[in-house]
Amino acid sequence: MVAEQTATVLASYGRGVLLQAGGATLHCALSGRKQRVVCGDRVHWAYPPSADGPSVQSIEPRRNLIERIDARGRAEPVAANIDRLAIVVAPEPSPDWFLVDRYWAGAMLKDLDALLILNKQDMGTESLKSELKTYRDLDLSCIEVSSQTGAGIAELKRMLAGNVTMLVGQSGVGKSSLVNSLIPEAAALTAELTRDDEGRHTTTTARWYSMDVASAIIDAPGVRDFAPPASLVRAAERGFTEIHRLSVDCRFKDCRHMEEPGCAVRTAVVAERIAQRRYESYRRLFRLYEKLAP
Ligand SMILES: Nc1nc2c(ncn2[C@@H]2O[C@H](COP(=O)(O)OP(=O)(O)OP(=O)(O)O)[C@@H](O)[C@H]2O)c(=O)[nH]1
Ligand SMILES: [Mg+2]
Ligand SMILES: [Zn+2]
Repeated sequence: MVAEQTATVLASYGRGVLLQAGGATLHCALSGRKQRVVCGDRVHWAYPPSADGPSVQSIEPRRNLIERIDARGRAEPVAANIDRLAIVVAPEPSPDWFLVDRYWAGAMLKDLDALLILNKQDMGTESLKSELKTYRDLDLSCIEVSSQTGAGIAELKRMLAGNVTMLVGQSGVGKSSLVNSLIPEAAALTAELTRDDEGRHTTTTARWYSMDVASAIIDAPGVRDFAPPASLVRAAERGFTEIHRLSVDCRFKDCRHMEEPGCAVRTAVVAERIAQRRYESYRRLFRLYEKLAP
């Protein structure tokens, strides 16, 4: 008899995983080369009689799987069983709003909550106000915080309670710093998963941190680009709430809002009822999907 137990995957290293089993953490091997386990997975593990140590026996069905497209256009799994994507921006490095749009679109397409966190509020946020207003007007929740001064951290913690939230965004915006502010015990653990690259600490693997029994935060590596998987091409517009809302008024039912006549979306852009930059964001994502489609 092999005693099997369930656990949550805190991090996946390719060859093995770090599990949280009850109150303890343990390293566990994968049981086959094909087994693909990601941060947030619920797995069954055991000590098989023939093996050297514990190994993952099976993965429970996932509620969802967050993937990103790698340089070759393939979907790469990052984390599973998430409730919310928290997109982090900061005055420094200056925000890539197109990346923010793609993350938000990715969240909507997976039916996840989304939240925009403006970190490093201590550096001054004047330059970001107009873009923030664009998102607030579209009903995306936004919060301004500083992991350095602690401003807004208690409120952020309340917003994240009861859910599993994944922090995403550019490298250097302060995702790991936010985890450390929200969960002081995480500080020591963060160090082991970061690489000291020319004096900088940068996250290399998605890592799950429990806030309490019902809440967790996943710190993910910073990215330069992200796109929801290309299998969702047809649904690109669904990721843009204001475009999706207007599409019912387009002349053609299958309007792509690119060059079609009678397009209600393009009319709204000209009339400035849809932000030009958001529309450009949609077009870029659409073209990317066209390029990736076989
Ligand atoms: N001024 C200021 N600096 C901050 C704040 N939060 C983080 N930083 C700094 O920003 C830099 C990057 O922080 P990290 O937490 O490593 O950023 P990250 O998003 O995890 O970066 P990656 O792991 O590379 O994706 C560090 O030098 C932090 O000290 C803040 O609220 N204010
Ligand atoms: Mg980090
Ligand atoms: Zn249209």
